[in-house]
Amino acid sequence: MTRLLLNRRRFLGVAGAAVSTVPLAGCDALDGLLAASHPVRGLLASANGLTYRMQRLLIPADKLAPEFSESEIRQGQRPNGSTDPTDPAYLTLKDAAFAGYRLAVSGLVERPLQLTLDELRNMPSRTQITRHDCVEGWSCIAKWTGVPLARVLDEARVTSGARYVVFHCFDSMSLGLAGSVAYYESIDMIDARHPQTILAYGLNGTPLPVANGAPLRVRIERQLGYKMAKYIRAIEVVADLSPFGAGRGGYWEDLGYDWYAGL
Ligand SMILES: Nc1nc2c(c(=O)[nH]1)N[C@H]1C(S)=C(S)[C@@H](COP(=O)(O)O)O[C@H]1N2
Ligand SMILES: [Mo]
Repeated sequence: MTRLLLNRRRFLGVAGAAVSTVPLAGCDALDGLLAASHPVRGLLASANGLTYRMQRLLIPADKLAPEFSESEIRQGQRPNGSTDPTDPAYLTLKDAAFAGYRLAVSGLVERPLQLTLDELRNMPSRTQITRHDCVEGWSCIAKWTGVPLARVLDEARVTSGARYVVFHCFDSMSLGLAGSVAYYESIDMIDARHPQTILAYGLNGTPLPVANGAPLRVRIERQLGYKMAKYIRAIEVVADLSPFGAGRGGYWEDLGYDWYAGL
């Protein structure tokens, strides 16, 4: 408790110095800071490296992203990025309606898993209506159904030293003359165990369409769209992100986006 208070004070000092026009004094201001609409949140979001530590320090691990009602779903989830992968392994599975699909769970776990879609669907599920925000400047409200990632991690029994979950995808992205690389993403264990982080197989009451990542994609509701890997082939629990891609934790991160895209 004492430590948390000290950390909060330290944060107040930093934020106050950086954002002199926003008056910050005492805990009321801090509570206001936690509101998604608070101007300081946007400023912090642009402060890159600081953002991750500040948000992890200040925002309770289980703080939920806003959820909406059915009537607020105005349109289908707009497909973006890869929408129809042509990678051979994916096409083979797709042609058989994903009957042969197995989600591989490996890395720092006691029990590596190979889960069928039925096995995933038979695990406890969560349905949530949330807003997807893409950095390209659009948002969509949609209803997602899936198994909490925490349940899958518990099933696999994560071992000590685990710091990140890496999502390996089927779709490869062109790098022009440099060839192509498979889409991948990663999150820390706090986001991995967040109650709204689900491996989704359902969208707006129907099986997840190919355009939106069939048969399985992740929803990480306090993050931007590019973190939410579609076409998930495998999940790897790791202590270090440097062995993957260019070592920055994701396809877009390797091209310069922030790894921590917290909202
Ligand atoms: N495998 C994979 N996952 C991906 C992408 C992609 O191209 N490939 N695009 C990302 C981006 S930028 C966004 S905005 C969302 C789009 O999800 P949607 O097609 O369901 O709207 O998926 C993210 N996950
Ligand atoms: Mo996006």
